[in-house]
Amino acid sequence: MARLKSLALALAGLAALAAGPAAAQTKWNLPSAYPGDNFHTENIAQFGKDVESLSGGKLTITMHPNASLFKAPEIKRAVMTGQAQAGEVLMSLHENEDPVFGVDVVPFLATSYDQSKALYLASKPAVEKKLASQGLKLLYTVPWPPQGLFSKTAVTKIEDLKGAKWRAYNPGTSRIGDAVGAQSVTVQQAELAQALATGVVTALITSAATGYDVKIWESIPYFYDVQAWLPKNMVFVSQAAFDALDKPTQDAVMKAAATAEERGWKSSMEKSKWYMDQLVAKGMKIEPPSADLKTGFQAIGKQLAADWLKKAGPTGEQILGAYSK
Ligand code: PCA
Repeated sequence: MARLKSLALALAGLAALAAGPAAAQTKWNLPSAYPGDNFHTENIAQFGKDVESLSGGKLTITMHPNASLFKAPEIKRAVMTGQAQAGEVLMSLHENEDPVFGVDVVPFLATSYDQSKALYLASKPAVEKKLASQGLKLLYTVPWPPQGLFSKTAVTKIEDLKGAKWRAYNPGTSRIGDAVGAQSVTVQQAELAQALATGVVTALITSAATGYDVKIWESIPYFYDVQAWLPKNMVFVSQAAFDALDKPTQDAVMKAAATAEERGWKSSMEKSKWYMDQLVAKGMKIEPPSADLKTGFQAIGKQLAADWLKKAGPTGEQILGAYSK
C-alpha cells in the first residue's frame, strides 16, 4: 500500500515535470474601486474568467474590488511600483498628471455613447503613449453612463447651487464645483454613501449607476439628466508583468481585453436606462435640466473646454482634430 502510494506520488511528480515551464502559473492582483455588483466590476470578473480559460489556466487574476486593497487614487501608483500587477481606475482621476487623462470629462464635448467612442478612439494613441511612459499598458476602457446632477434641493438655475456642499470625484468635477460657487470636497465612491448620510455632501455630478450603487435616494431626491460627459474607467497592467508572460498568454490577455471592452460599452449603454428606472422606482424625481440650468452648465463647460485645450496644447488639438473627423 505504502509502495503504491509512493509510486503514485512519483508519477504525479513526473507528470508535473513533463508539463514543464508551460504549466508555470502566474497570478495577478487587480485592485479596483467600485462595488462587486457594479457593471464595471462584473465586467472585470468576466475578463478574469476569460483570461483564465483562454490561457489554459496559466494566468489567473484575483480581483480586489471596492477599494479593498488600495483606495481609488492610489491604484495606478500601486501598479507602477509593482505592488499590484494590474488595476482599474477612473482615467480622469489622473488628469493632473497629464491633461490627456481628462479628455473624456471636458463638459459637453462627447455626450452620447457614439461620440464617446469616437473621442476614445481619437485619444487612445495619446493615452497609450502617456501610460507607456509610466510603465503601464492599457488593456481596455469602459464608460460610465452619462453624468447628471443630483441635488438635495430643487435646482432650476446655476445660482441654486451656490453654497451647496459639492462632491467632486476628480479635478474636473472639483473645478465645476468652484465655478458654480459651491464648496467642493473630493470623495471617492467607496466613501460616498457615508458622506451623503452625514450631510457632508448635498449636490454632485455623477451617473445614475453610482446613484444606484450608493442608494442615493436615501438622502437626495432630485436628479437632473444633464448628460454632460461619459467618463471612462481604464483597466491596465504593468508592462513588466505583461512582458513576463509567454506569447500565447499575452495573446490571451489581449483577446479577453478586446472582448471585455466591447461587452463593457454595451452593458454600460444597456444598463444606463435600467439604473434610471431603479432611481424612479425608489421615488426620485428625474427631470431634464431646465433651459436656464442647461445654458448655465454649457457656459461653464465652454470655459473648462477652453482651459483644457490650453493645457493639452498640440496633443489636445490633434485629438480634437481627429475627433471632429
Ligand atoms: N461614477 C464614479 C465616476 C463617474 C461615475 O459615474 C463616481 O461617481 O465616483
